[in-house]
Amino acid sequence: KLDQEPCQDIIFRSKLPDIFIPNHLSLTDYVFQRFSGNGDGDSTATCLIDSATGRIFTYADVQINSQRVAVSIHRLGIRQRDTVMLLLPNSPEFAFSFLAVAYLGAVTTTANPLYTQAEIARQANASAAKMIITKQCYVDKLINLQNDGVLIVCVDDENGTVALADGCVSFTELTQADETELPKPEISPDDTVAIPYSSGTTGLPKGVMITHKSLVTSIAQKVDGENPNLNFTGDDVIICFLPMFHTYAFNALILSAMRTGAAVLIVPRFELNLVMELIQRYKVTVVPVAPPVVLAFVKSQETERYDLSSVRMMISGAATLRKELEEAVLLKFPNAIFGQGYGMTESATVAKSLSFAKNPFKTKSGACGTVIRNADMKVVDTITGVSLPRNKPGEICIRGDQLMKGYLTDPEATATTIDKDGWLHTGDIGYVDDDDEIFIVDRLKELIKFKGYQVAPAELEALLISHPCIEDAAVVAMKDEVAGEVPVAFVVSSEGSQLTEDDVTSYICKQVVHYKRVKMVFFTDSIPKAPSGKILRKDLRARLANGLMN
Ligand code: 4UV
Repeated sequence: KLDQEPCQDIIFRSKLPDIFIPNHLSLTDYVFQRFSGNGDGDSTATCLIDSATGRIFTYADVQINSQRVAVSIHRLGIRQRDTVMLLLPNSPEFAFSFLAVAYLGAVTTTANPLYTQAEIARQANASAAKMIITKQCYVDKLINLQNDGVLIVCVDDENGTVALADGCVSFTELTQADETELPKPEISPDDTVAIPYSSGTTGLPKGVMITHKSLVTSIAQKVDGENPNLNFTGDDVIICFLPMFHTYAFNALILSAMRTGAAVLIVPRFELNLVMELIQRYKVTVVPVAPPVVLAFVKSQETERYDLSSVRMMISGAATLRKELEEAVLLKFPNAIFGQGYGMTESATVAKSLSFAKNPFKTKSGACGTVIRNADMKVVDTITGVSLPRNKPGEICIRGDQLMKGYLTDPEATATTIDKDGWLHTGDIGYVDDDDEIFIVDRLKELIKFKGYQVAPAELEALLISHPCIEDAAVVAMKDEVAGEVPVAFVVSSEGSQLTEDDVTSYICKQVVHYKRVKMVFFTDSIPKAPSGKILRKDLRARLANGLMN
């Protein structure tokens, strides 16, 4: 469908009609709405399965555990609008903690538990985290924060309790409280509920303020209505090995599943054979993936050893997927429909394949979906800003209640990302075809995606120029078959220095999580820059493409 606005913007909309979205509700009231009043929710149905231990939690268990944790962390001093950091691998405790914090009207900031001490400290300090919920094995990285008064809570290890580190609180104890003592704060739809970090279109990682309204809207856009865009049902078993600290897993899988009554099988990390064994054992019906996982399935010689016939839906997102891979993976999943989701931390889900709708539409491989319902999309010329018709590539812009409120303490970055008319500029280049399907063809923004994980060039550049022998540096993406993209650095070393590639890579390696490591270093005389001082990344990418690195 195509609507013409008075200002002549060409606006693309979903083929599904708009629906009523109860985004006046708090996140927990919305997600568990089926269990209130005359709701039809079955609280004995399975909600979460922990693949690591075999534990099963019903919907009642999940609500009660989350409420008990809420009561306990309130007792420990967490109040409305306070921030709690989750530094956990995929686990039921991640979900309990996130929901507990939401019940209190407090805010969760999610981080990768594999982050280095410096990466964690930066985010914990920037988001003013008062408490960190983690595992014993990560506590060493938190000593300085603990000394500064941040309370550390530790989840027991899979194989039983280990002695708690000094001053830490046991998560198991948090689940012993009386849930009837749950405080009932007044939560406004515009209150922040989560602060994941993202570098957006430029610069360093920033706190993305996701409100109750944004999350409720985003979940509803996918799973609500008579013909949901993403038809999860109470019969589904959705496997979740994608990292729960990322918006794709937490919004589009876990919370969306909980709204519908589906079960989520939580897997701490992706291991191909283990995942196939779990699909077979639990008769998994929905497999959400990122492109490298698709590649792993396609390349595996062992897929035939497993019964994968229960899978009815495979969803790929977080990075570009090659069309051939999409077609090849379907040969291994005989009963599955395949489609993509396209999203961004700041704008939640932007597009979803309509092949996943309850009454599905026929879709094309290679498309990353159709814009979600209750939202506007336009494609603009990157130079003139004029909106473009179908089949013309330009920057994708999205508008709707699902967008973030803004970047934490960064009104400038917020204003350059969401314009005065409410359009969020994604930094992705794509077009909409004659059937409303979106194809992403390039990226305008600096962001590098290593297996779908964010790598912010500005973060690595700041580290590089802090090296005494580096005068200037720029980091760009290089194409990679397995990871999609890898970060590589152009480096200007200071005069007379004997700096080697090894020196540079090992200097970075110690300071960042594994996927941000610089994979190659090219020494050069100067970094190409615009008169404004902005690095001309396009020139560097062209140099890579032409093999002219130095
Ligand atoms: O901020 P972020 O790390 O966020 C994501 C979010 C992904 C998804 C996927 C399906 C969903 O339903 C959902 O809710 C969220 O990755 O990175 C955002 C950037 O990743 C690229 C694109 O450059 C975004 O601006 N990206 C994400 N999905 C796709 C993609 C895709 N399907 N195809 C190509 N690029």
